[in-house]
Amino acid sequence: MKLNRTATALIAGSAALTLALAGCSSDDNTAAEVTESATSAATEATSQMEKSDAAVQLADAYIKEKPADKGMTAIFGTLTNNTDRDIKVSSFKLEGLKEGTKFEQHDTKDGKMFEVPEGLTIPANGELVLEPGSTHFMIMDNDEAMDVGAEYKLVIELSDGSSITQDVEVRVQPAGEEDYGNDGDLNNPEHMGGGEMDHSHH
Ligand SMILES: [Cu+2]
Repeated sequence: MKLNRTATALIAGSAALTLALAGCSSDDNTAAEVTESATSAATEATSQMEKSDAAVQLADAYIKEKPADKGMTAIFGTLTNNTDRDIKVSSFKLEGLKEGTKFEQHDTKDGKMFEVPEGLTIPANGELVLEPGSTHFMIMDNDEAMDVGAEYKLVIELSDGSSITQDVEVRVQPAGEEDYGNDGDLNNPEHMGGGEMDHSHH
């Protein structure tokens, strides 16, 4: 683990505390417990700093729930770019899904979804909003149920070489966005591999 100065100071301080406690206790277990909590406090401090330093942050992310017999669903949320240069999404995946599950970056135009193979752009000092009827992360060729409340680890690789790993929850589509089924249709037969939509690269 790479520790920064603050985290190291935290550990040093906690170590002193451990020594002090150990000094007035004959119980070795007490000292061990304190050491353990000092380590986790340092870990927490480190991860908090990493978060605020991140070039890109993901907020309000969720996966739309799906039954096993529906082959596809999507991930929505807002990606914020904290840098002054455009960053592209190189790839994304949900861990723990069946082999063969496809992960594609999609946009929507005139009610039809299409893949953006070069990756979606998170504009410099701006946002990429993944939402129904617009850009989204598509999950395809999957026959597993994704039930409301379940959590999956989402890993997003970015063009600047960094990555985001975040637990994302499965939800029902929020009210008012139920019409996602009518345009940018998840049940769209063209999206299933047939029709005029170009999914031939699959
Ligand atoms: Cu799509």
